[in-house]
Amino acid sequence: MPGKPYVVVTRKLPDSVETRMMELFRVKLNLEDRPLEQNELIEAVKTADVLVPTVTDRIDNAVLSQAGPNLRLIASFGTGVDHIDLASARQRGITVTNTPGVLTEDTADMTMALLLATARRVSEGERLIRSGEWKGWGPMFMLGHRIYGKRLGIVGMGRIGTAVARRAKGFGLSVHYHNRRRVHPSLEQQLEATYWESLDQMLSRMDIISINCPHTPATYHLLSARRLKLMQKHAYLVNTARGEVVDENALTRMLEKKEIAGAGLDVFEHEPAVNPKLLRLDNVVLLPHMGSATLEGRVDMGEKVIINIKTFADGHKPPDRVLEAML
Ligand code: 8YV
Repeated sequence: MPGKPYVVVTRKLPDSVETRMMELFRVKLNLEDRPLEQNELIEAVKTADVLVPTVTDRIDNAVLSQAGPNLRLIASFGTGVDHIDLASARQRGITVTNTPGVLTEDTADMTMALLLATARRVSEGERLIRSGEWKGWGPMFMLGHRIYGKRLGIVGMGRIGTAVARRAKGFGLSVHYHNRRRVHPSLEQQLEATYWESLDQMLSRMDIISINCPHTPATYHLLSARRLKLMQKHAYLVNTARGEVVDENALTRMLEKKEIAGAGLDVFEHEPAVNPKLLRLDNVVLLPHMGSATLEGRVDMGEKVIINIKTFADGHKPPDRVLEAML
């Protein structure tokens, strides 16, 4: 890539990240900070050398088929890459990078926050106070369920799943997991984690399920209506990964009928739309995709994006290349 690459950034990023980008590259920023429409994305890929999209940009084949000859790199601001058609990018010789690692701890924190908020009815309690309806303490008032000593089943033991497991151990939960591959025995030992080859069996035995796998064609509706029904009536589900991994309608029906105890959801199948039936339920805690939303995390993500672009522009392989085989 001769000279400074022309980089189109689709959303507002932290000031320090934008400033550094402007020092290093020719940059077009999105000053309005709203998701781009498809025609704007097409305009961007026609002109850019490098595109920096986020999870709110659908970089599908319809967009990529319009890419100009200069577009060589999509340096995504985020870890999940399910908003990008990787096969179409590869076919056009466009490299795709992401920002793994730097949002692991923040997302694991939010998983624990949701788990605790759901089992201990944190949001419900706050809603009660704010409504002015709180009549005072009572022995049987606002009883949630104990976390300590319960069994947590983690679906997807990658970076975030492992970080959740570490925290869970500190809370006195026993850690169980299902993953495509069993993790290294030394990690299993460290986490005192039990591997379940069968997801179905794990689901039927756990008190809490945490979804921590990426959304790929293989994990779409991994928690299908049939699988959700395997969960125990007293169990909770926490999802800080992607809404598409869980059949949201089936989950909503089960929550309505109290076939599971509750759910903590940071992600939804059709964001920013949320199934309106979920809004009426007290046994769910709902967050607007905030899992990695810390200022420190966003700055770290921006730095990763910059390193990926700089390395690529200097003619080397960027460190965070996404290969379809990794998903
Ligand atoms: C980010 C995420 O906020 O990185 C991811 O995969 O889901 C989020 O935590 C978002 O993707 C930024 O593009």
